Amino acid sequence: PVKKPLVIVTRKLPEAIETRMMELFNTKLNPDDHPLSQAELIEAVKTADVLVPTVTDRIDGRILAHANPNLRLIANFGTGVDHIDLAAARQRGITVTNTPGVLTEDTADMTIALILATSRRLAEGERVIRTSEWGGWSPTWMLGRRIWGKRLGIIGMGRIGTAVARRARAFGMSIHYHNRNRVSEDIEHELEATYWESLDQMMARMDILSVNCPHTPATYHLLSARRLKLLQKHSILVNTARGEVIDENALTRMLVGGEIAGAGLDVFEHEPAVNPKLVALDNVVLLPHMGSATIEGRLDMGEKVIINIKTFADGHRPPDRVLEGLL
Ligand code: 8YV
Repeated sequence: PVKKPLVIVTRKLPEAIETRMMELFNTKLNPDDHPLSQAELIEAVKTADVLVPTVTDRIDGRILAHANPNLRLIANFGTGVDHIDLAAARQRGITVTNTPGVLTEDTADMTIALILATSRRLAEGERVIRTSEWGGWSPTWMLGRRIWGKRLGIIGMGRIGTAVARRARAFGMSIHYHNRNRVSEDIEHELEATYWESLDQMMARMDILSVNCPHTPATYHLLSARRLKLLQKHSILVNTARGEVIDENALTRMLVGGEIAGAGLDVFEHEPAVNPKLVALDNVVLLPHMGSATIEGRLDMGEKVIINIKTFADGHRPPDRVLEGLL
């Protein structure tokens, strides 16, 4: 264990967090918040004892090949770790931690916001006013779909999926889910949730689908072109997880062809690029990866990162281990 490790933070974090990090560790910040280039990332792993990356840093095997032997901890600022090559980290005995729990409620809120925005055409309505095209009220104009009484299918019933289900119940939706494992009987009972072992069967029967699983090799394009075809014409799909879980080109084709009613997307396959064909559609709501973007959430995430580094530097196992390396 290194008492005052050299901690390199790849992006600008809330000031209070940066100040605490400067007090506790030998910290190198990124004050102008530019996304690190490949060369800068390589330089960082060459010198750091601890690296604090975010979702915008692709830490693959090529980058880690340059890591100095002192790099013992990657303390990710965020929950998803799909931008980090865990196999390569494991080979080098590097511990990887994340920030689970503190962004659950915010991301669940955003999921519900997207379900409502897409079903009730919020963004479209707003655009009508902003472009001064509103000709006045009419009984048959701007009709969305009610969410009350509808079937919500949640793909990935972890912390966030469960938090989405709790909210959705209050909106009068019935809860269905697909997950690697069934959740506990208590939770199923509380949510009156129906478990679908077959994702195909669930997809064919839902009104609204929400993606809440992590992106792993097993979930890459889980919503493939074939599976998306199972969705009903009136259904809507929302994604606050990772773009890679959905075959975005196939989804775009279906939206263009009117094969599903709409989509609400906070994440994309090739961020920050967004398919221009999606942008051209009125029945999609597009957000720039804002699911956990709250002032409070970012502070909580920062606190988690600090605790993980501090515990590790003190020679103990950090609480939020995704990958356990050598101490
Ligand atoms: C963050 C996220 O904005 O935690 C995650 O997995 O997607 C977001 O909450 C971002 O990833 C931080 O690195």
